[in-house]
Amino acid sequence: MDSTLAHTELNDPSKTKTNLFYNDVITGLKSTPKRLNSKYFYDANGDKLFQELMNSPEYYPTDCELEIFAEKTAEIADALIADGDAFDLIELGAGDATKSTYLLKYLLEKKADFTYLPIDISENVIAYLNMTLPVTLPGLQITGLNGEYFHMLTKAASISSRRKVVLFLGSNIGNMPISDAIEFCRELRKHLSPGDMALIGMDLKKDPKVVLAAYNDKEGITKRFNLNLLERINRELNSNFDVSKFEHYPTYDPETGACKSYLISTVDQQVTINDKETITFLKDEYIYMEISQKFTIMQADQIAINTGFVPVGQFFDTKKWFIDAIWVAA
Ligand code: AVJ
Repeated sequence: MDSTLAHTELNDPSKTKTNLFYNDVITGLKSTPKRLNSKYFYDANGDKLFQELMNSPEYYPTDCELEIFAEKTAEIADALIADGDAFDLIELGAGDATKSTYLLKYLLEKKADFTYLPIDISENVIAYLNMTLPVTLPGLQITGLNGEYFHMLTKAASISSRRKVVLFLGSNIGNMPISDAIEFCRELRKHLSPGDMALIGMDLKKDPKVVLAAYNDKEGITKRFNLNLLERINRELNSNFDVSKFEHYPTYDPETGACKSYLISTVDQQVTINDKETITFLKDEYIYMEISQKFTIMQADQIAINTGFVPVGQFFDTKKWFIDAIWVAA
């Protein structure tokens, strides 16, 4: 290969991103059983579909957590302010930051000394937050970081050495199997110092019918949200998925609290990825797309304790469907 070209690719972040996406897609689709990583749901289209989903009657987690942030703003903020020393408020997977905006507004009113560092895998999200938040929240110090959580957490630590408060809301932690979630919290703890804090949002176990309905909405937004990843692969990786030949299949197991979604091939078919890799699907073969783990309150505490944190606060919505827990790094 031409050395100039190789050099250019190394220095072009968009190229690198595409390669990571391609490698993950190929690895996942060549595995048995087939899988795709739900972190790739969030391109511009996926962001839009998730916004729609949050407004659907069945998808309750956002409403519950919004209620917590709207009703308990002062208690949450005061717990995070602690002794009042300056801090970095780092949000993992900030999304549209609607929930955190309650907190940010209150912190600004209280004249708390902090910088807001939203981290998101979606470039759209970060561009949007960097542009809009300083307008809606005058005086806010914000540095948006686009990338993977721990890469950006390391970057955040290199920018500043102030006390850290990490927000991980929306039950994003549920998008990992529990063992990975525990590993994730350990890794998070390693990036923090004693006294730093985490505010973790977790969706709780509840009536299985309520959970399943949230991932099987009547309008079919969740279905389109899942199929969008196949369309994204078509768009970005020169591929030819026929999305009309895949069905959305969500499941919820009340015993384990695992809510999983699959796309099922309705026919024998072949798909070509990047004009070169052929993936064969048998009729009824599935792609495992996403887990949205539901927790018990006890499990939430247990995860904190097992990963180097001390649980110090719990906030619930009135239905007790969702928890925002405050942990202090031990
Ligand atoms: C934004 C990751 C928390 O798992 O509930 C919504 C994503 N997937 N419906 C979730 C999602 C299907 C959502 N999280």
